[in-house]
Amino acid sequence: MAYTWREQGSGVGGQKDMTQTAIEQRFEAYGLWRRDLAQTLSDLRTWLTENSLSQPQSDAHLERMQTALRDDRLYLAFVAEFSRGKSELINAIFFAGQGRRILPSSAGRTTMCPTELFYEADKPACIKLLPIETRRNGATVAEFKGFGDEWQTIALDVDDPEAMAAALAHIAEVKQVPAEEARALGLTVTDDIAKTGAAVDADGEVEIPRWRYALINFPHPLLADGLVILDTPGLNALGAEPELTLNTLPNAHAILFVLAADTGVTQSEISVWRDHVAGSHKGRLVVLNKVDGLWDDLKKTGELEREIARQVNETARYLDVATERVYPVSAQKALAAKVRGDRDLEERSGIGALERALAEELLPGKGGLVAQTVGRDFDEVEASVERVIGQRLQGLREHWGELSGLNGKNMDVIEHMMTKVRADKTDFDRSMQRFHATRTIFAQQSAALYAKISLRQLDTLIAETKKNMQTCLTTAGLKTAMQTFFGYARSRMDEAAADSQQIKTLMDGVYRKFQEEHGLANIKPAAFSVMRYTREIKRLQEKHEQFMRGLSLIMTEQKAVVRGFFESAVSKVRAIYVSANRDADDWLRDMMAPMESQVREHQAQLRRRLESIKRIHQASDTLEARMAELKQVLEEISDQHRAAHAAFRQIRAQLSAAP
Ligand SMILES: Nc1nc2c(ncn2[C@@H]2O[C@H](COP(=O)(O)OP(=O)(O)OP(=O)(O)O)[C@@H](O)[C@H]2O)c(=O)[nH]1
Ligand SMILES: [Mg+2]
Repeated sequence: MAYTWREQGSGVGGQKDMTQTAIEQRFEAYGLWRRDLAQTLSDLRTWLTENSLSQPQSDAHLERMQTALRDDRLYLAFVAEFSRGKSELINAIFFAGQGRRILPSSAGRTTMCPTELFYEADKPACIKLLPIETRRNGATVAEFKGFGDEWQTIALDVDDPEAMAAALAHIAEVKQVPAEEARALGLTVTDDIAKTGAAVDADGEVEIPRWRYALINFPHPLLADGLVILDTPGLNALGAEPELTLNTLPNAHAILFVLAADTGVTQSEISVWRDHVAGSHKGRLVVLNKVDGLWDDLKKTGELEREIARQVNETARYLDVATERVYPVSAQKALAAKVRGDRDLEERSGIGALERALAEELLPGKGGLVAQTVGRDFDEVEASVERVIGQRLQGLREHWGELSGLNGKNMDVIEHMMTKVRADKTDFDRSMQRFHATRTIFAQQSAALYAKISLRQLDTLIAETKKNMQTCLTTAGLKTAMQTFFGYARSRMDEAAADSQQIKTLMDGVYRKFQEEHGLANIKPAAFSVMRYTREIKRLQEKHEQFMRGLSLIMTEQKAVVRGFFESAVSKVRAIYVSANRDADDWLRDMMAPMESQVREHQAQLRRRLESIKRIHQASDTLEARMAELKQVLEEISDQHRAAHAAFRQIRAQLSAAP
């Protein structure tokens, strides 16, 4: 079912097969690259297992690479004041092939809740809606994503446009509730019509969105390749769902900030741009929509172009961006043109330039980034395979040397050699005992590290902080509670960094000793970096302080809003701790696993050598037979070595061919 939409709806959108948009072309190439690479990795994994070269560590890295490639997502968010045409623009850029509007778009407020469009092929097409009441208990949308039963699910019949439009119309639903209830949900309620927020009517009721969030699983090639589109409701919902400003937007790979030619740039748009969208990030584009409004008024040649250029310049000046980053378009005409197959109108709508810019912004950086992450894992795989093969070859060659030396020698020499190998083995066994002692220390130090980033302790602190915030009476009190929380989160991370340094020093010593005494490879394990976590926590804290400064509500409302905001930051910090724990698992494994596999390999070799000499000594094997056998094994492993190199070269080439 996934891709059938391209063929269906003959006529409408049919021409898209020949004229893919710039985004579609780029994305297709990107998806193909990821799938090909994942396949090569899967082949390598099978081959390593078949050739007894697979190590638990390298296998874990390979698996992680495959997951990273498969689950790679690209977030594209649309942000604007209400009614600027976000939903229409999404329809025009991505869903014109459907031959009709997919997302509801109409005058006035339409999209009432943030809406995420994506596609997971293993799940049926559907729309899932999270009721607004879920805001009451303080859990975030991200947390609710883990609880299926809170969401209302409506199946989508992608072959029936009418039914689909009806299902998607839910995004626009509202309901009337008493002002009190809206406040309890942490929504801004106001009597002042000039302010943003839900306005109280004569009966003391306010209109609020019926849903808090919508997830749409929709079969579409771009979405299937990992694109996630986020449509947002008009601006003030940004304040209402703190997660959006705090997590979703900063993490989006690209944001389209939409303004409309008929409304110009308003004060609130400038501040949202500054506070939530601008910044040093790449991938921020400004769209000046609805330029078709000017088409009829300005017919004289040159006049229209001048007026559009004037508005583009003005917009760029207000937002403090380069004029090239402002794209004048008509979403409405673009959609109509694509549906009808009217190339002239499509050209005139300006959508092509925007689509090309989007493709340029979105993808190039992304492919490189994924290749980099995956490449780092691959370094480990390569090193690990190289080590195992190297060690096997070295052992075999040494043994070959030993046996060649025995040619024509008498029993005494053979006996002497056996004594020597036995002594080697005893030596190594002694080192092993020391190694086991080190492992105990390693385990203790690891436990200390885990204690620093303990989720249970963090949860206790979270519960305490929440309690403090509920009972404290002043804004200053709230601020202190937050500072304490962020302070804790950051200092524990720093302590974890110190612990990890100790572990590294310990293991560096172990690796060095084994190298000196037994000739094992000297591995230099990487350091455990907590910098990205502390930086992220710091960013949250700053965002937070900025938010506090911007507040101008009465105390009772403020408390609800601040609590909502804080709880969202708290869950983000918790998520950072979860990934820190996961990264610590990986790091500790990478620290210990290569040592363990080397030691195991070395022990096996010593045993084989001893066995082999013993047999010759007992005359149960001839020297020639033994050497012939050894030679064959040597050749097999050399073949493996060459094959591994060929596979590595191929993967390296694929990595550097990232689109
Ligand atoms: N003339 C003209 N009208 C447009 C254009 N794009 C959108 N509109 C109209 O503007 C209105 C609002 O469009 P939407 O797509 O609902 O805007 P939105 O930004 O999603 O608004 P919310 O969902 O309320 O936040 C609708 O009536 C659209 O038909 C355009 O390019 N030209
Ligand atoms: Mg909308």
